[in-house]
Amino acid sequence: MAEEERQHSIDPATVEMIAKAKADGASIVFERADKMKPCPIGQEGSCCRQCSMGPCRVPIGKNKEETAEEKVKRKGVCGATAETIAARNFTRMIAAGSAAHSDHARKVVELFLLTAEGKAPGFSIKDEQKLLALALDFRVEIGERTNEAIATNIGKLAFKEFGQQNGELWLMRRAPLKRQELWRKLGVAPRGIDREVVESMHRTHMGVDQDYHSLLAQGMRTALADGWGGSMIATELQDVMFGTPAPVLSQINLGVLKADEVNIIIHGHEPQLAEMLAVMAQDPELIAYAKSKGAQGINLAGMCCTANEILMRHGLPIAGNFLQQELAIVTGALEALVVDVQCIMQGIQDVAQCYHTKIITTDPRAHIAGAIHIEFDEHKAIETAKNIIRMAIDNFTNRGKNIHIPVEKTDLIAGFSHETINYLQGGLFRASYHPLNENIINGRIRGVAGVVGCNNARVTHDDVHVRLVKELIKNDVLVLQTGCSAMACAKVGLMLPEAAAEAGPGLRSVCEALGIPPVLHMGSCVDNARILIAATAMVKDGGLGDDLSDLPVAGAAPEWMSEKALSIGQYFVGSGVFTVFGVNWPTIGSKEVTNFLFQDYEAMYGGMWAFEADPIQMAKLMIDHIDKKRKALGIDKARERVLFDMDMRRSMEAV
Ligand code: XCC
Ligand code: SF4
Repeated sequence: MAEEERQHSIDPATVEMIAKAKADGASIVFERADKMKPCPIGQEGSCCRQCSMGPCRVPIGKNKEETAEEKVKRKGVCGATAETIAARNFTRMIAAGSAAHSDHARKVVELFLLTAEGKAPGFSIKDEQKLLALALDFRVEIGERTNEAIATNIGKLAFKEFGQQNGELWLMRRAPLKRQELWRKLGVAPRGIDREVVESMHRTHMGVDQDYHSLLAQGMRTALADGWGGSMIATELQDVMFGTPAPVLSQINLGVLKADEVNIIIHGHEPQLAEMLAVMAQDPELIAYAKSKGAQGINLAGMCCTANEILMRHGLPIAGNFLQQELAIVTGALEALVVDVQCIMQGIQDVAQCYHTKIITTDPRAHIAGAIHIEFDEHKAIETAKNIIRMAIDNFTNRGKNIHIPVEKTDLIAGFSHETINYLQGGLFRASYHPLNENIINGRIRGVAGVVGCNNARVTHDDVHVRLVKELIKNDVLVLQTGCSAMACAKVGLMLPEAAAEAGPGLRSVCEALGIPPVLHMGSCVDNARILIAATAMVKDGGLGDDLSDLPVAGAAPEWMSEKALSIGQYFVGSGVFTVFGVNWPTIGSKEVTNFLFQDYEAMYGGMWAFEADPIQMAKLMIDHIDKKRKALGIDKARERVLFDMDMRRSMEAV
């Protein structure tokens, strides 16, 4: 198939905007991906750039069944083997991903402390219940103390998790006991978040750790410091400050932009500024100012994970996922694209040159050449937010004639935090995971899958997510989602209770009884920590084994692209979850390393990696794993019986 005929997206709004970009002469990611072939050597993890005697390339090449002799020849100048090179690259990617999530968390802790000390006007402790729960976890005294005093203690202890040199991460104790013991036994219990990232960088430096086993163990420790450290801290403290998500109805896709309002999109990952923008977009003075410029109002929407954050807590609409960021500008109706950190393509600045959109960077760690920089200062958040909104309003009158907003927008329900799932199953006083476990044991629900992660321009946008998730729910697998994957499925209506009609009979009956969709939106990528907590709650409720690896669950990132996704995958695997990635696999250049991750890991962690690009095959791998776990738990029979009885039971109910 000629490159131009390649299907870029299954989303009509995206397809329409790709065509508009082409007509307008704007260069976008889809077009660049067609032109730029990925480097085959780098893609398989066989390129080492760790020193200036290289870069050394040791591709496995076409001859995938190489002889021992050939294998010996595959070495870098320093003698590093293909195994070392692949494992080093893999570990470095994890370190970068873990660093990204954790540096996000660090900022959250900083704001949390400022808030507790009353030095961040506009921010407050919104969720007292969660604050107190965290106090118990961190063993902070509650007594008669004020929320602020308790929060200060928690903030300081959370900070300690970053700089701690020895011992173990405190939050690691939230995992099932058996899991903690396993981590200790394998020497992968994280000591301190920053220490693990730094040590990964050190050990992957030229001439340090040169055995893939120990390299990958450090990679695991660094990933666990993300899932049970950085990401978990970010999620928990954000909930305390901004509120723990509860079910909320909203809309998604480029159609949420409005022709007659000032459109502002906030894009990236950290919710601090976005929270303040959400509040300030309601400010009567600013709305009046917008009207004075001929607009009907101010329309704030999100993109990527910042979108998930403000969707979950404010019900603000989502304009799109990762691959749609440039396309929002292409509508010609976007006054400002405000960005914080991560997953922001530099391409947006170029695209903005063809339209009137202002690109506004706001984080001291993330500048873009040519963009306007308005730094977000926690001490003056209200002012910063107002300035940004005013700038967008002023830009409204600069809109050109070349405007087209796609009509597509879909309703969705989001906000399924661990607390919400718990509550939905029994109310405030009887909240528990018991009904979920019961339904898994009786077979109505076959298992649970976490489907998460990015979009990737190397595959058809949204297609792999949607096909995988549809296949899973059809087979009675309840799906938990975060990130851009959640957005892909929301766009096709899978996050509405009506979508239960697409689920298998068992899952459908449970969804209908609870009034929930078969696909639950749990938030942003740091919120994958919520999935760890939910899975742990399933173990603790009983009946499904005594470790996370006993659960009939599986994970996937079908269209992954970011290093963060790799860190997430690794901590899920290390937590005992079978995890499949699509698109490509970054250690293919070493068969030994790949086998280690795909096979040997199972005996070590109870969870292992897999790679499968085809969504239907991917679903099959996940379902097979779920069935294997059901069998081990002795609940495989129950499922068959229930399915067999379905018709009979329905006819009985009808009587
Ligand atoms: Fe980025 Fe989080 Fe990936 Fe989307 S899913 S492309 S990481 S925004 Ni996290
Ligand atoms: Fe080559 Fe070794 Fe240097 Fe890597 S560290 S670039 S393999 S010489």
